Amino acid sequence: MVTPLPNDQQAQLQALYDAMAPEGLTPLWEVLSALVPPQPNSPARPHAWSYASARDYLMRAGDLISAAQAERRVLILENPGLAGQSSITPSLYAGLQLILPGEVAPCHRHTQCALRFVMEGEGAYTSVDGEKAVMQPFDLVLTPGGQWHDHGNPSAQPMIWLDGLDIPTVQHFDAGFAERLETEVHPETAAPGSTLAQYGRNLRPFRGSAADRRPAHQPMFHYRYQDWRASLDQMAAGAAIDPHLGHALEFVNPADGGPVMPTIAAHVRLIPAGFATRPRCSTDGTVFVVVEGSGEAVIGEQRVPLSPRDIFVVPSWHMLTLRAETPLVLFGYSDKAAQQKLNLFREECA
Ligand code: GTQ
Repeated sequence: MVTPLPNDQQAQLQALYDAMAPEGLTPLWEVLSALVPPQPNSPARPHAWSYASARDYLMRAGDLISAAQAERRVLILENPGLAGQSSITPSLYAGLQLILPGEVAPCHRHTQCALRFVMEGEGAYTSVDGEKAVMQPFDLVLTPGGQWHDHGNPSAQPMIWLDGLDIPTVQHFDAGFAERLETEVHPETAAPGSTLAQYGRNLRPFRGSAADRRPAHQPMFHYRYQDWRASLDQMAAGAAIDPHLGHALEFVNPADGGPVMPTIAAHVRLIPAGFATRPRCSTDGTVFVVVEGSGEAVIGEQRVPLSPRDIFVVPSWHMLTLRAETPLVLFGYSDKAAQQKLNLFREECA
């Protein structure tokens, strides 16, 4: 409440609150400015995770529990401002998942949308509705809500990727369902790479079984590093740089030209050596992975040194500036897809 009240009035009000509380009634005027803030005031904090350190703990977990036992062997990246909530922003989840050689993470499906961004290893796969996406470092793989997925690692090296999910959003709506397939692994439904070949090049199956196999609204699930990295380089060679973003490209769902999934948008950007972006803030708290290069992120008041594979989070409405010492390539994901549908998204550039 804004205006202080006389003591006797305060005491009488408190007696009123105490009387009504057991009946599930509380006064709005005590909380109005927190409920309807003049601008976002995120409980999430800017934070960075060292990949080397997180990897070390993950490998130790790998010695103690199998992927099959854990169902998913993942260390959650929990925002220090959201302790106990398994969230990196109020709407998003992030985790680092490890699959050791020979392991399988059993097949399941759920309402939540997931993306994987490969941090290390090659040759392991995520199978989506029975089609394997064989993963290379910095590939983006989707498992959209409702699609069966299992992971496996037939390679000789550990495979680690970042999981980005809309778990807190689905939790917020109380709309989560999940089920396990009876078998550990989904039967193969198509050769690896089929969907990429049919939908990933501005094409789609004319008709027939290939067109029916993938959901029409969400067919694509593999966006390869080799493709997006080449596109960024070409863009940097030709296009004028965006002063607030650097050279930035968004991943799209070819079915509708929108963000990759209904709740989550993902993008990559390249900041040339010596360049510093102008400050920008937006309502979509964003999780970033440093793909290559070094430099610094300034998030509000906080300075974060950047080196390859480190992960950092920029909460809603925090000014972000990025400085590149060497060419800096970042991957990012946020809830912008959901916010735009709800007419909530805003950005401000300085
Ligand atoms: O791989 O399906 O990090 O269901 C959290 C929940 C990964 C997965 C996570 C999941 C998964």
